[in-house]
Amino acid sequence: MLDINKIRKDFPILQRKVNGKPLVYFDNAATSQTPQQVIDVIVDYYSNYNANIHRGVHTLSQEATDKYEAARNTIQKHFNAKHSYEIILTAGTTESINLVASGFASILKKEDEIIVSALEHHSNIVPWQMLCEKTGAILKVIPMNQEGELEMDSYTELLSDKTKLVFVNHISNALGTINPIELIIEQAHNVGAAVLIDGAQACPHVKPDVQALDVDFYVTSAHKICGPTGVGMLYGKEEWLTKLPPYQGGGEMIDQVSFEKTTYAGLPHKFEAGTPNICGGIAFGAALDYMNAIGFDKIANYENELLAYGTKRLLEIEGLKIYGTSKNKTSVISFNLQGIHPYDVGTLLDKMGIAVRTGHHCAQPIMTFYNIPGTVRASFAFYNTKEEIDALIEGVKKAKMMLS
Ligand code: C6P
Repeated sequence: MLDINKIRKDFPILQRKVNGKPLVYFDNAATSQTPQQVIDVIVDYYSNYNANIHRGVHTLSQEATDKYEAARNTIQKHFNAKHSYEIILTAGTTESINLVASGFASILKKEDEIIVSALEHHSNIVPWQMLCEKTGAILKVIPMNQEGELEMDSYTELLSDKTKLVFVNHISNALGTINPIELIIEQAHNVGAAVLIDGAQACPHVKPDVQALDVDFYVTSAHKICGPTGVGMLYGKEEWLTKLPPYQGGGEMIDQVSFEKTTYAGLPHKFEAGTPNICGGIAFGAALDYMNAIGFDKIANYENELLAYGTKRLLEIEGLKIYGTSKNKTSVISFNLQGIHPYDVGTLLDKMGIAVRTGHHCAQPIMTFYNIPGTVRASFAFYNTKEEIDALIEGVKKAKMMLS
């Protein structure tokens, strides 16, 4: 059992009021809140050892370098990567995907096929479309069904020896569906294709084991996992990271530079040009330590309870429809009230101190599939409570009354 009252005390922001009401923060899929333990690490960095890394002989630089590399080791252990140099620290999921997509420009040939799913965030669609424009490769799409699940038979049919890469999310940000990534990876490997998993929405809820998954690339953002914004990671198998060319040129990523020829640094530095988000990287490690101290099994069990309770209570409201009804889903509930625009519901909920996301959630193809402009999305974290869900239910009922 989680001690929710104790956990909530770790998050100073949960004490604040919004529009005169206690904050109910249900926009965790957009970004999670930050515990004091992680805030302290950020303050400590800027107060005591702010310096550039890998460059200086002075004490501050060495301290910052040690902590940054220790954070990389924490991330490696968390995801069970074989080597710490398989963890590339990036600005987040979006940059990680762009890094891989840009690298594949030198690998793909005209008429090669790459496969995406209908459930993706724009971050896992647009970089690949740009790659297809550059290379002449063809983008194929795994369709979805009304429940918001992938049509796995169609996936099997799409795979062939032309398939070079498959990229899907672990969990859908708009609907909460947990995709069968083990099967997706296995079937892709059977035809010799590599797989990238977008774990932005999975990492707050589960602890992925990249070796057990045998995945080629796994990407995520720290800010979904109680860490700061502007930092994230790309896990890549050593063989792939060695094969891909550097993403950006600059300081840190070189071995020798002359005007005739430049040689590149080894992993992970080959992909980390310029001064990185040093404090962010260190805080990313601290955020994983914080979550692991609570325990991902406990987190998942509790969030499943919140999901079941929230789903049941929301469905008591007449005219409310939930999008994304897979049995295999996480604590994200996307819904609409019949005849009412999601934006209006979100605006009224904010007046009551309740933060939800409204709109297409950067997943327009899903909204097109359901023929809706968007949804209201309530996404729960381990520091939320059933009492807060009750406040949401009252808020939605009030909004319905005012807008009908
Ligand atoms: N989804 C949401 O409200 P960045 O912005 O790089 O940290 O993450 C992008 C991203 C990629 N994939 C998935 C599955 C995501 O959910 C997100 C971010 C947020 O749903 C903000 S748009």
